[in-house]
Amino acid sequence: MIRPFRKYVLKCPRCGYEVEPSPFVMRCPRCGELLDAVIDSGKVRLKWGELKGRGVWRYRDLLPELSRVITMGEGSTPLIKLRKYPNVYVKFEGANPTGSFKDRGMTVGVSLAATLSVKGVIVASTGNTAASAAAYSARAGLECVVVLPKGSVARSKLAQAVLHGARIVTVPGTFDNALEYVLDLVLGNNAVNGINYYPLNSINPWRLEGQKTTAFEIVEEVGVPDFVFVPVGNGGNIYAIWKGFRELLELGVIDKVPKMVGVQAEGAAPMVKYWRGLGEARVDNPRTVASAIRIGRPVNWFRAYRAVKYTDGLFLEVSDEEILRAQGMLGREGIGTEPAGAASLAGYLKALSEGFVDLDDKVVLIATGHALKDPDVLLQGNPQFVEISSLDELMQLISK
Ligand code: AN7
Repeated sequence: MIRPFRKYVLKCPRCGYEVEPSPFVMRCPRCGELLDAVIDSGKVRLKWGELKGRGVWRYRDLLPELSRVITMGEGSTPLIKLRKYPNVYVKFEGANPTGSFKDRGMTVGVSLAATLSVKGVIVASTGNTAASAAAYSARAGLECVVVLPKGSVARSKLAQAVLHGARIVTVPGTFDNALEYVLDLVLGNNAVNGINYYPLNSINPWRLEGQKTTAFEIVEEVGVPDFVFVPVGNGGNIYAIWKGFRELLELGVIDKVPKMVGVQAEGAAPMVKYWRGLGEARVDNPRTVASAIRIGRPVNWFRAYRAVKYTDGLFLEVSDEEILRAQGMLGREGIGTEPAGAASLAGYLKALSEGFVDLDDKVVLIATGHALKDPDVLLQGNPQFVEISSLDELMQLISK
């Protein structure tokens, strides 16, 4: 068997300590920071012009080498140019098998879990991670335990977890409490060995390897944009996408990296608070209509911070009203994304009005999840229906 992490070293971004890669080590044994999975570009054979296949595994040269791959064609999502803003592209991650970008990570994470002798996987989730972990575990024949904040997961995400046969556990409070349970249980003594359920939250660097492929697809399709806007909850995805761009830079495929912009909802904006020097990346009672990013203590805060800091980007916050307006605007362009996914457009519009970006800049907005994830939000505005009871009335309606 090929050693899955042959090309990698796990390196602490804070103290520089290096660790032999292992599925079970995620934090620096010396300082506790989350470790980076760093690829040794000398060991990469990748020929950028000659990639084969589609989706996440098209980039297998830059991924862990796993003996069993659990895949459902994730990745290769559409990049859609907006009518209203011709230099703006929407990366529609709702087109993934379970309807969110999480599938990119789960194909790698669950494939890894399938090579370990574990019974299953465990995740805390605001919903999408649960739906994705449940589906990929089912595909792999593994069990799946999802730990959810009681009463605040969007309906379709919960329904997906049910459909795919996950064991669903709810805890009082927010996602942050749910994640605390999982982290304490599984990582409490920094020894996941001996635990039967493999943790696939975004602390797991191997899952994030799958998510970095978003950057590869963008580069293949439109080159390097000036800005990439990413909705931020736990901060794993913005870090992963940045990591993808950086690897291509290191391999000489591209010659610059886009500015990364992290967008949060006003009531759940710990990264914005930290970015502005207003204290640690923590808010105690996160609130927003975008339940996917209702997160007050982002576990990847330092990773997300670096992505933005090292690219001269920005963290900004948008109101729930701005999020819903952006969701509606995308809807009228034919693009159906859940509220969290629309935060990137809301952030773009704010950055535009504040002069941080310009209409000429080439921009990619990550629309992280599908509109159908949260139908309740879509119907909240009491949409008006025209009631008719005869063909005549219908004729009248369309002949106006
Ligand atoms: C649609 O499912 O955290 O900043 O548990 O579902 O990487 O956390 C979801 C996150 C953005 C934020 N958009 O990504 C979960 C979960 C959507 C999401 C995010 C999420 P991160």
